[in-house]
Amino acid sequence: MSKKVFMSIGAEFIHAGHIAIIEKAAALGELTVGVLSDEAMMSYRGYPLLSYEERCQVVSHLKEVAHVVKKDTLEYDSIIRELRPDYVVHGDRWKADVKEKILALLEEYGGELVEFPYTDKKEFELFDNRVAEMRFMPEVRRGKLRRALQLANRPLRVLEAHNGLTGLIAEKTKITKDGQIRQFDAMWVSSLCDSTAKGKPDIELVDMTSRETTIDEIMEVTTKPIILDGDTGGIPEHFYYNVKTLERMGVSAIIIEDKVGLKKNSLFGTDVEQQQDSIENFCHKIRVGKSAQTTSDFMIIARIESLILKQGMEDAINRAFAYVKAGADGIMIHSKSDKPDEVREFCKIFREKYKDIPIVVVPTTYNVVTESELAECGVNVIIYANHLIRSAFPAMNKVAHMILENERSLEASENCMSIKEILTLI
Ligand code: SPV
Ligand code: MG
Repeated sequence: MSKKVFMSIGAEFIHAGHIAIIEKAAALGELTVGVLSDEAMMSYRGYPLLSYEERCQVVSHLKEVAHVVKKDTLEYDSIIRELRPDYVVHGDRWKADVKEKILALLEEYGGELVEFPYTDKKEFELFDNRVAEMRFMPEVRRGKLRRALQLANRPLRVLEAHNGLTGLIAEKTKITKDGQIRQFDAMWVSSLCDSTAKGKPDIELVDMTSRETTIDEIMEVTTKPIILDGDTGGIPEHFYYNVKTLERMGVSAIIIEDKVGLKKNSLFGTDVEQQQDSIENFCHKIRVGKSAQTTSDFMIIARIESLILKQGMEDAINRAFAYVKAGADGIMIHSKSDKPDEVREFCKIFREKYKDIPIVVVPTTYNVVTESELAECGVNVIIYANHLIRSAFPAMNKVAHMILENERSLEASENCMSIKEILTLI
């Protein structure tokens, strides 16, 4: 009986280097290839350019491949236990502690790990770089939010970014927990943080041209989808053109809030005068925005301020239903309560009518709530809306004070990264 051989592959693109290793694997026996699911791809390399089904189709047509199975995680545990392959084939470049785990699993029944050297050919490297470059292109990035919403079996985590550097933090920060890589799924270009970074108040004073410059700066160095905090969206006639520009740039979604007049930050609540738009006018704005779109990728998400402005749950729900009817691709329910109760109640009522319309939340004040609790409420997107700028400002302020205090920078230096680190950071 021929030996059972297993190897895993992302199969976003298959070049001669992959074929070489597949051929070697097949020479050992009957080859089963585990194709990484979209979710697994997302967790380590970012959104796959081709879907799982498309990648599977390619692999299953290779004559060396006897079976194709779905590999849902980067871990090998379940697949090795189920399949009990005689050989697991892997390239000789390893991530984290995977190799030790595979060896331990194989030892349980006498399976063997076969390592083949990676092909270090210049042309494959150039090819990989070209693929990586594609992730920066607007048409590739734009649809990633919608795709991620369809793929993810958990709420998407979104981190605030207000320039290239914070964009890089949102792009690159990763931890490994419970054997899974955890990272942010998208970026939020907050009006509060974009304004604060420019030393301006959050009152729609930083105009759209300037906001687009911030977005462009972030886009130049990142590949993850961008959700723009579009404030009120302005007058519908302007909103129409702004949707076109943002969509062309590769922004994935804009969230507009149902307020009019001089917009102030929602977290002021009713401490300052703020006026909510009429349902009719706001629905008109949504319709105008939707009519400007040319692709099905872009999303317009309607943000409801009823709970912020103490207008009650019924008003919030009525608005949500009306905005969805007007064409909103998602609903953001905002709250400045210190508990998640009102958001939970909103989600419960909304989900009775709409099972699939994405719900977005910004748990800044009710930050006791966990991601899994929000998942249970039916939330799809969790925005950490201001945490990078709020953590950076006190650190910078402290150092400025220390320099004044000591009339030199020696004492402040221990609060700073080293010159070597800053020079090699980028
Ligand atoms: C922002 O980040 O600018 C927001 C969210 O609009 S909030 O500050 O909570 O209003
Ligand atoms: Mg804002």
